[in-house]
Amino acid sequence: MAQFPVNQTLDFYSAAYRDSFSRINGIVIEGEQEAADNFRQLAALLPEHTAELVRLSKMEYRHRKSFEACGRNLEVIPDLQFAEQFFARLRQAFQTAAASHQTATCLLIQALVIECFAIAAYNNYIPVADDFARKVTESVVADEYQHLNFGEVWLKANFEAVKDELKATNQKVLPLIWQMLNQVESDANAIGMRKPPLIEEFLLRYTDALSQIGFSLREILQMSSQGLAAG
Ligand code: PL3
Ligand code: FE2
Ligand code: FE2
Ligand code: FE2
Repeated sequence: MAQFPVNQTLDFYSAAYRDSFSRINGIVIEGEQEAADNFRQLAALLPEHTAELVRLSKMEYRHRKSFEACGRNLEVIPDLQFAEQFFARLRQAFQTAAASHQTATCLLIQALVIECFAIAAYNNYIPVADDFARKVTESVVADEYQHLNFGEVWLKANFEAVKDELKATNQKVLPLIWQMLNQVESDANAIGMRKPPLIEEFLLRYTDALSQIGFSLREILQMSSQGLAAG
C-alpha cells in the first residue's frame, strides 16, 4: 500500500499547495474533533467501557492539536467551514444513531468507517508530507489502529445481535465516504496524494475489519460494493 511512485516535485510553500492544504488540514482537524466528540458520546452509551472510551476521546483531541501544528508550520489557515460541510452528513448519521442509542451503528460509523478512512488517508499522506507533518502523522496513525480495534472487539462480541443493523448502516454510510473522497480528490492530488491507492487501502482495512467481526466473504463483498456503486 502507498507504494505508488511520487514523480512530482512538491513545493510546500507554493500558493497552490497551501491553498489545497488549507482544506485538507481543515478536514483532518475537524475529523479529529468529531472523532473526539463521537468517542465521548460512545463513553456515555457503553458504561462498562467509559474509562477506555474517554481515553480514546482524549487521544483524538491530541490529534486535532497535532494537525493544527502542521498547518501552523506551513503558515496555512485551516478552512474549518469547508471541513464542517464536508463531514455534515456523516456527523448527522452518527448523531441520529446516538440519539436513539444505536450503539452498533455509532461504532460502525466511528470505529470502523471513519478510522479506516483516516488510516488510509494518513498512510497515503506520509510519503508525500513535509518533514514535520510526516512525523506527526506517523505518530497519529499508530493511535488510529487502537480505535479501529476497539470497534472490532465490541462488534465481534455482539455480532449476532447487531449484524442486520450493521448491514443497514453500511448501506447508508459507505456511499457518503465515496462522495467525500470525490470531493477532496483534486486537493489531495495537489498535495501529492492519489485516489486509487487510498481506495485500495480503505477497502483492505474495512473488509479486514468486517471479516474479523464475523461477516462472510459474500456479505463483505456485498457490503463493500454498496459504497462503490454510489461513487
Ligand atoms: C479519526 O481519528 C479521525 C478521522 C479523520 C478523517 C480524515 C479523513 C481525511 C480524508 C482526506 C484525505 C487527505 C488526507 C491528508 C492527511 C493529512
Ligand atoms: Fe485520530
Ligand atoms: Fe481515531
Ligand atoms: Fe484488529
